[in-house]
Amino acid sequence: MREAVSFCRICLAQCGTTVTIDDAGIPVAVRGDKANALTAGFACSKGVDGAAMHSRKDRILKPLKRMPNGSFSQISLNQAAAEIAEKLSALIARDGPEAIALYSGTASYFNTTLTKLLPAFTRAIGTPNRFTPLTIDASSMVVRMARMGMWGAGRQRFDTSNVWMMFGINPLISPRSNGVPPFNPTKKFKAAKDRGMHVIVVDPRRTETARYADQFLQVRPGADAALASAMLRIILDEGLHDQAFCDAYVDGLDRLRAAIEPFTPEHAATLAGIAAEHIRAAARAFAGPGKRGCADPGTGITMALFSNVSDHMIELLNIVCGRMARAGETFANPVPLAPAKPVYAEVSRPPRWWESGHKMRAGGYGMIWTDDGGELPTAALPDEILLPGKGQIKALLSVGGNPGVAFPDQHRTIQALKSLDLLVSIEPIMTPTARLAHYVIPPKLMYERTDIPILFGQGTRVPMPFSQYTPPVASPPEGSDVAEEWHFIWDLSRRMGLQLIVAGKPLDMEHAPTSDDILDLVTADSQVSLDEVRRHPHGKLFEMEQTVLPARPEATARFDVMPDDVAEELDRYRAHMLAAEQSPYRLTVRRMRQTMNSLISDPAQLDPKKRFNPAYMHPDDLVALGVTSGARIEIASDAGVLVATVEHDDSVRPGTVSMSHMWGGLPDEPADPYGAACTSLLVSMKGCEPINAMPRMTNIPVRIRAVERETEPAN
Ligand SMILES: Nc1nc2c(c(=O)[nH]1)N[C@H]1C(S)=C(S)[C@@H](COP(=O)(O)OP(=O)(O)OC[C@H]3O[C@@H](n4cnc5c(=O)[nH]c(N)nc54)[C@H](O)[C@@H]3O)O[C@H]1N2
Ligand SMILES: Nc1nc2c(c(=O)[nH]1)N[C@H]1C(S)=C(S)[C@@H](COP(=O)(O)OP(=O)(O)OC[C@H]3O[C@@H](n4cnc5c(=O)[nH]c(N)nc54)[C@H](O)[C@@H]3O)O[C@H]1N2
Ligand code: SF4
Ligand SMILES: [Mo]
Repeated sequence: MREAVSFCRICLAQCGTTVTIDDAGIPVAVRGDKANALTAGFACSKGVDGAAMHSRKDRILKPLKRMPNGSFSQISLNQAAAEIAEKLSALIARDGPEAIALYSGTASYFNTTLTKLLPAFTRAIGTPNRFTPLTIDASSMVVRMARMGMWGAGRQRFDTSNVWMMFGINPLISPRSNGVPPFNPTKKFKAAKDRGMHVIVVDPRRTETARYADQFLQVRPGADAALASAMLRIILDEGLHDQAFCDAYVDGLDRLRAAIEPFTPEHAATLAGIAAEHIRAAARAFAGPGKRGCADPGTGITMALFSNVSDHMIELLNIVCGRMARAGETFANPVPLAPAKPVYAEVSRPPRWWESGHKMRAGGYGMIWTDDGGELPTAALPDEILLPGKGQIKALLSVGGNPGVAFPDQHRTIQALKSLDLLVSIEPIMTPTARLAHYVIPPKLMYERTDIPILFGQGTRVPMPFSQYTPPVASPPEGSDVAEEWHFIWDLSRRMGLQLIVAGKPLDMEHAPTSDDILDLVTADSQVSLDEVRRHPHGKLFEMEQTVLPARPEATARFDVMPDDVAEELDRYRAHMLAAEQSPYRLTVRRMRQTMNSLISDPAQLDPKKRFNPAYMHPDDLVALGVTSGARIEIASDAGVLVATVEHDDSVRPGTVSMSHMWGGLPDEPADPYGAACTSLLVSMKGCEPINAMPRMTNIPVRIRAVERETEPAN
């Protein structure tokens, strides 16, 4: 047994860890690394369970090929790469580069070498078909920036703020990249409260985060844009906004005032099912002289019907109150492993990327953004696969994702995945997606890889100039033939005769570089050298203060706070809210502490009572349905139907059913023995957002009835 220092790569907090490794090189235990310069010993339960992933009994250790009779056969990595490269090349020759699509899922983000190779691969092929979970998660944030304009220096930071307002976000359970720092969120909240921060939480469920709230608004789902609009109205009417900031940087304040005119506090209160006085109190607590801090939307907003306009109205609270980092302030994180880049207190013009360039055949959707080859809306991918004709997608490479349970309208998704000529899943376990694949390529797992923390855009992941490097600290199980993922992509490219360009430089396509070569290449121009970072195994907080610079004279752009399309969406939103759909219940999203989307470190180690996603409902609703906790209920939407296990939970607003995503299997498989169910069955593409095809994934109108339990729960 030995101990090694590394960091966790399950979510973007990337907490420093100490890993106990057995004599065979297999990780057997993980704990937070007390000496880590940033995370100082913190690791959540998922991180602590992270060793188990490496030695799961059902971990795939050799590539699998689906045989004509549907069974899977083990083949070598070399053979798999040769066959896949040949099939991809043949499809490109026959149908053109658009026949190839890449979906890089959540697990592909926390692997820096891979994040650099994947866009190089699709660029070298010449296909625009790049998809990620961003567009089935939070792409309203991109749409909002691309319609409103972007502030060069970012928002005010959580750790220097005295007010924070959260709409449909639960950072105590679900670490995110903006707002509340992702590691040790409970400690961050306690410290903020001790400093006197006023916390406002807007959620249909009294969440773990709501325990820290000075004001908790238990809204009806879907009412957030009305609530934000009413708050804006109060703030502007009472002069609580930052007039100087608006004079300098904002266009269209009069159009904004006109658009929000109908949203009186009383009107919004009726729509949200709360008291108007509480909306006034929230507006006055959030805005006014001496206040610092932001309004932050989570998936409760970005997955809602009208997500784009809802997100926009919430961000306007930050804009009209001037909650942006200003000239002379310290910039949160200059990213030691990125090149030096000055940041300016200025607005850049709304780029509206989707209005020019490539359009999908299905639905005519454009690019969500264009850097590095850009990406297209994932929810439209199944239709793009199914639509015959020139440009049809014939092969999908899924890397670190699980489309079979992640994509909306599961029936449609499965139909599309089954229709492909080639589906490759780079995946360590036999997920529903892998079960449909022609080839399953098992990867090395996190502690078997060299890595640095993800190089997101400046300052977004953690609000400090922190970095770390980890070598591989563990070995894959003996006899395995698992892929270093970036290398697998390089090898496919080599066999296909493609030239990969990484960080602007052509990669050697004859002799394989090492992981360190790739990391050296992508950090070649960084402010702190990677060698310096390598000298600090516990990571280092670098002393590198960066000050926000004043706007440049040529920066004349201003925030466009109410473009015509946003005004039109706000009108449609209000009409929709007034029309009040006929549905007894609304299904809302939530996340669970022990899982990361569909990933559980090792389900075999979970208490059987926790091996499924309960449908949490208010006790009064259980009485109305005539059921008790543990009973089976059928939940039906316009898109589909599922059977779930109900659990009483008085933190849930009556009339809502709160349920986590990405459990369960494929629709034609036997029901999960523990009672897990896939909520994507209930997600319809009807009424999805016109720009980014974002479907309604929360606040879904559903009908519920009690059903007989067909089998006893497994234990
Ligand atoms: N433990 C854990 N952490 C995770 C993940 C995980 O699966 N597990 N997933 C990661 C990923 S991929 C993401 S995208 C992030 C997501 O991070 P969050 O966006 O914080 O996700 P949730 O924790 O589901 O919180 C969403 C909240 O929105 C509320 N809500 C639902 N509908 C509405 C509505 O109409 N209005 C309002 N105001 N609220 C609503 C729900 O009740 C819930 O409390 O979490 C990341 N972190
Ligand atoms: N109905 C509904 N649908 C949703 C959501 C919802 O709330 N409701 N949430 C949406 C959100 S926020 C997101 S982000 C998406 C997530 O969608 P995806 O990113 O497609 O799903 P994940 O479950 O995160 O997929 C991660 C996969 O990577 C595998 N994996 C783990 N480690 C590694 C590794 O080292 N290498 C590789 N190659 N694979 C690895 C895991 O086994 C898992 O199958 O789903 C979205 N879909
Ligand atoms: S919060 Fe948990 S899962 Fe995320 S990096 Fe830290 S230990 Fe890993
Ligand atoms: Mo997500």
